[in-house]
Amino acid sequence: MEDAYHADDIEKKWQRRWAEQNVFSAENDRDRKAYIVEMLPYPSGRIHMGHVRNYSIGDAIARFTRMRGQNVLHPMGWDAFGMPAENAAIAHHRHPRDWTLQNIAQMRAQMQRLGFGYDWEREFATCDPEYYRHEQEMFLRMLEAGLAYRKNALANWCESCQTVLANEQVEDGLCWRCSSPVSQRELAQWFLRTTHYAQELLDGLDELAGRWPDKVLNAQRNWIGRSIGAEVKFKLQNPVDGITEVAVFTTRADTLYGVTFLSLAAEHPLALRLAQGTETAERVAAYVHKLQHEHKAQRSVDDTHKEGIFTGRYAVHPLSGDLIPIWIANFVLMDYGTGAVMAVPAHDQRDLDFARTYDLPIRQVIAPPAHARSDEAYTGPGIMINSAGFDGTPSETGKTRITELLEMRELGRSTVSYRLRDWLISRQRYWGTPIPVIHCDRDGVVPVPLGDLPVTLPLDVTITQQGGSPLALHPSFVQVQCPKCQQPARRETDTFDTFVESSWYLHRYTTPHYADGPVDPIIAKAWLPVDLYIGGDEHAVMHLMYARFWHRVMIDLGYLPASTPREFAKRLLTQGMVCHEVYFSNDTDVHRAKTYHYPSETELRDGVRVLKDDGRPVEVGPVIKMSKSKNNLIDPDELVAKYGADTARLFVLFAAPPEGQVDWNDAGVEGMHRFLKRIWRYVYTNHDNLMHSRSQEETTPAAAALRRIIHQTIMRVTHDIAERLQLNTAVAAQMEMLNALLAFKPQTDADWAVAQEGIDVLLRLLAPFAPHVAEELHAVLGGKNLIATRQWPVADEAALQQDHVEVPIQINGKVRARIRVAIGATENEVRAAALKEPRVAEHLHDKQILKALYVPGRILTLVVREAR
Ligand code: ANZ
Repeated sequence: MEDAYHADDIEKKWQRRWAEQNVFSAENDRDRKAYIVEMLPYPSGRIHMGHVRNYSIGDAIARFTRMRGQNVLHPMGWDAFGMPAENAAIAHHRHPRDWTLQNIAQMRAQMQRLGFGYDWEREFATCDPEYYRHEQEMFLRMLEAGLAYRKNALANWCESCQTVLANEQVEDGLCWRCSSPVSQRELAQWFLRTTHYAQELLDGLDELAGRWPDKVLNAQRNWIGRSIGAEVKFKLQNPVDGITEVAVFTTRADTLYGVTFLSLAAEHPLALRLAQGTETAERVAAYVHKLQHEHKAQRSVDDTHKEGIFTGRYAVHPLSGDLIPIWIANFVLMDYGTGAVMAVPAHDQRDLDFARTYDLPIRQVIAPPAHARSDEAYTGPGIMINSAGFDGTPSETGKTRITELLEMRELGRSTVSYRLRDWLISRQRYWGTPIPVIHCDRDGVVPVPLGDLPVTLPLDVTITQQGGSPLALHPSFVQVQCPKCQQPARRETDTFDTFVESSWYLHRYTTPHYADGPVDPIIAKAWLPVDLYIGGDEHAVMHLMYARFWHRVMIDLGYLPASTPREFAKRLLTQGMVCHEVYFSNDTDVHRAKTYHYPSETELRDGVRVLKDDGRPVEVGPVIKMSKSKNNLIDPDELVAKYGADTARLFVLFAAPPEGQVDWNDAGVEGMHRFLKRIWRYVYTNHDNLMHSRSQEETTPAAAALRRIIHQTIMRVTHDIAERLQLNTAVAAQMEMLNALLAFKPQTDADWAVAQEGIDVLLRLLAPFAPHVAEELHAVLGGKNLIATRQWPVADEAALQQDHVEVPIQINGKVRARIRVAIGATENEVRAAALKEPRVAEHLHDKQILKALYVPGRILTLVVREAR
């Protein structure tokens, strides 16, 4: 019998047994279904502690749910396309595919070593044509339905590399490869019409309230950015090219009388035309050109310097008839509202800055409160002034009334604007899903016929340092026949944004081998929505918004039955970061200020953190997110090698509530390891006594008290996992229960039976958290089946009943003592017991009891006075 705990000896054995017995394979049986899934990883090569945490949370909940008798789907896959594979190809001369597949193999092995219970039958990598072919099909159907379209959009362009860059390849406005400035260039690119669902995506958030974290819901609300306002038409003083008016979007129709100029975005169709024929035409053209080439991100930042140029033309104020100069301004964005703004310097700070720079008039139309600062725009509500017939109207009412007046005169209408943009899905990269269209000189953009799918990404490409997609240089990929006219044509060489693959993988897991479409609609509907989705909150907007969009599209295009719920995930848990102290030396080398050391290169000597090698002390920095750049990483493999998977899992689960931050500390890891060793020792020390079953009748009070703790713990742990998703307190409850078990000294057979019940319950409660130890000890105690497939314990109501209660004794309004009495005790019995209690007797000495009142089980009140 092995009485010392060595994780290595047992973990692989149980991992094998689980696999042999298909414990984690989900059957397509909609009854009692529970779909629990963690965000799929990018196969970077090695898992990090953030992964360990994410998957430990998911696995604990999945195992728990399975033991509660539910049919659990808990899958894992790989988000396998993306830029790093191409970079690795350049750096190490490896094919992106080989690099990716090797990484997947390594990471899968690491996950298996941690004992995560996935249904590996359902695993897939998104770079597999059997996966992305369905994505190509859905895209073509979206194209047909008008949900996908092509238009010119700005892309990052590096003049010196002559290539388009992805946003990730632009570092501080410079090309990542050659460090020359990146400009913006117009290119025809593909978009998905996310804006079609803007209102629905917003409304759906209300349904998710309380089930998705508020910060995610708020981030999505802001991203959709709905504004109610008005579109106001300003007639041009002199029409240009047949255009007679310019429309602006405003949320402040009440400030219409305060407009002193209009501002257009540089990309506005009127921007260049207006200036034509004026004396400033050339300067305006040069300025517009300059703005268009600035990096977009730089222009939208609020604190950029406000600048612009006068077009030389005027518009007519729709109500006052005044002439209003038309400017072009760098802070007006073409892709919001109408790309034109009515400027009200008195009540908008950006307009005020602009007006001050160019000495434009400022006209107050809302009376500011007395305490308002005079050097800033007053942006709050108030009473309208200088507004003709509207003077004296409160601004909120004014918004409606001015809009109504404009509507009557056909000079405006109330409208809603969204910040949400259509999703730009074209990427000028190699390692992604080919966009399945063909460009023909005669027929234009021609979709690849469905029967020709998949458009397989060719693997025989040469990836060079020169930039540009290698697909463009691949003759047999590019040169095709037009499906319509059979003439020579060119295949699209852009690939999808990798967020496309991650928008529907959750659907694919439900029927991963289905060949006739992305999902088998009936089975997919039975599994959906996801019951619990777990991942990092860095995905609060993009991924989670795209997945919500794609889910709706799948329903609306008939890939899922129309009755499928429109939100794909009922509950979302966003886990916090894993952090560690930073260790560094101040370098003498002038080029690098600091050298960061891995925690494993250091140790504590007499309370001082030193380098293991030469004993040199290191500086200790703050506790921050584990990251490669600061070397403050703990390698999961090292952790598992030293303590085992169970300790690693328990530590990340116990150290903080799932959404909180885990601060790494070695003592915490040791503590978890000790907890497991104590359970282990308890089982081996008491093995013989725990093995023999006995009756539980006639339990001693101590045994009854232990039973109460056992069943209270079942309640606590169950509630903590199922309702609160607080796995840390669930572990804490188990630790307390172990203490009670260790403190209990069985005297009789019946006592041992309670201890036996205790350890059996504890191992089942532990099974989702430290599954290997739980299996091993369960087997050691004669368990025949796997603990992973046993039933979750249910609290016994009878055991929870307390047979004694503690009753405070109050004398003349002050509690003087507490006594234990039987629950059904009568007032006389309680009084008699109270009088025997020394601290009560002391206060009754020489006193006479005037009144006694017993509230059964709650309190005994005595009113006394000096005896005469
Ligand atoms: C006049 C006005 C007066 C405005 C005032 C504000 C305050 P939200 O709330 O974010 O929707 N705006 C409209 N389109 C714009 C664009 N393409 N680029 C930059 N700014 C734009 O913001 C709506 C307000 O942002 C609009 O209301 C408009 O300025 C400006 F005292 O119109 B407002």
